[in-house]
Amino acid sequence: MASELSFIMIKPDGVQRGLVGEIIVRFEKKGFKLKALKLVQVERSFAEKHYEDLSSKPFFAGLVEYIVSGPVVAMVWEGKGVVLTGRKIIGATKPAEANPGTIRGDYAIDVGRNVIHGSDSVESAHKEIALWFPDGVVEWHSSLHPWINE
Ligand code: RTP
Repeated sequence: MASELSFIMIKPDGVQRGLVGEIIVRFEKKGFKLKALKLVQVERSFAEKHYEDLSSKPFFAGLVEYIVSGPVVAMVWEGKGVVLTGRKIIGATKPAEANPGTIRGDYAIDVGRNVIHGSDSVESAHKEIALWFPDGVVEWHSSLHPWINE
């Protein structure tokens, strides 16, 4: 059965503030499976491509500046409903509107420093994964019986 994938990116502020582990814990503890992960500092043209749908927005230049300001952690997560549930774990775009218990609700103040990105649909997840992981992701399945630890 093909399972759903989402592209999740910890933005430069999340990396610089040491929130990488905390964010990964939240996705792992929910039950999602990590499929790919890399620490990368992207070029301006790449950031513009990732956010091309927002190119007409007044905040676009500042957004691109923010994304290229330091390394980001690019990840692919897998699991049932991971796109929608991932957005719930992340919280509303504007941190002031994000509920406590969400990543943005707990760790962000400004919309322009909102720590993390998550795909907003299955279709954009596919597009973003193809952009960030052009060589594809490793297919792996646990060979361990789920009730046996060793
Ligand atoms: P993301 O793509 O980063 O997950 O965010 P989103 O879907 O929740 O929000 P979207 O509207 O796609 O905006 C993308 C990112 O642009 C920045 N932004 N700044 N200054 C502003 O008014 C403003 N609005 C959006 C945020 O970093 C937002 O996450």
